Amino acid sequence: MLTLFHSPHSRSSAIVALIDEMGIQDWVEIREVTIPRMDGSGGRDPANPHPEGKVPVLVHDGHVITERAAIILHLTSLFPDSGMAPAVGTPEWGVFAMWLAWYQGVLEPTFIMDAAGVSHPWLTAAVRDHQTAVARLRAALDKGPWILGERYSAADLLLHAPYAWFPEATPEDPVLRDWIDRCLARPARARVLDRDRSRMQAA
Ligand SMILES: N[C@@H](CCC(=O)N[C@@H](CS)C(=O)NCC(=O)O)C(=O)O
Repeated sequence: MLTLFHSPHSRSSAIVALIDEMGIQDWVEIREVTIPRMDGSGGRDPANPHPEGKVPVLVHDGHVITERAAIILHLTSLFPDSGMAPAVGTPEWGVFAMWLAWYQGVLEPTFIMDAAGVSHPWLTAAVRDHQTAVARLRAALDKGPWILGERYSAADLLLHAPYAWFPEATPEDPVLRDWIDRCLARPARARVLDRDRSRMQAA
C-alpha cells in the first residue's frame, strides 16, 4: 500500500505531478492534509504522519518516507518502467540520484538563502551560494535538452521547481529559461495545477 500525503499548491504537488508522469495513479492513494501557510491560514494536520507536520510524505506499508528526493528515488525504483529515471544500478542512475541529492542539499538551500538575503562564510564554505549552484545547473544543460540529456526525467521535475514557484527568480540565461519553459509546459504539471486549484476552491 502506497499513500501520499499531499497539500494542494505546495512542495508535495511535485510528487503528484511525478505520479501523473509515471502513470501510477492506480497504485498510490493521494490523501489531502492541511499545513500551516505563510499567510496564516491552514494548520498542522493530526492526520499527517510527517514528524515535522510537512508534506510530502509517502507511506509504504507503514514506513514513513519524507523528502522529495527520497520519495522520487523510491517511487521510480518501485516502478522502473515508468520512464522517469534511468535503470537502478547503472552509472546513469548514480548521476540521477546525485542531482536529486544536490537539489535538496545545495540548490534549494542556496535559493532560499539568496531570497532571504542571508550570507555567511560558513554557509558559502559548506553549501556555496546560489550563483555557483546556478552555474552548475547551467553546465549540466550544455548538452541538453534535459538534465540527463535526451530524456525528461524526475530530475528535471524536481530541479526546476523553485523557478516554477518564483518565476521572477529565473536566471537571465536563455538555456536555463528554455529548460524551465520546457518543464513548465509538461501536461502533467497543468493537470496538477488544475487539480490543486479546484481542491483549494472547494476547501
Ligand atoms: N525538505 C522537504 C521540505 C518539505 C516542506 O518544507 N514542505 C512544506 C510545503 S511547501 C511544508 O510542509 N510546510 C509546512 C510547515 O512548515 O509546517 C522536501 O523537500 O520534501
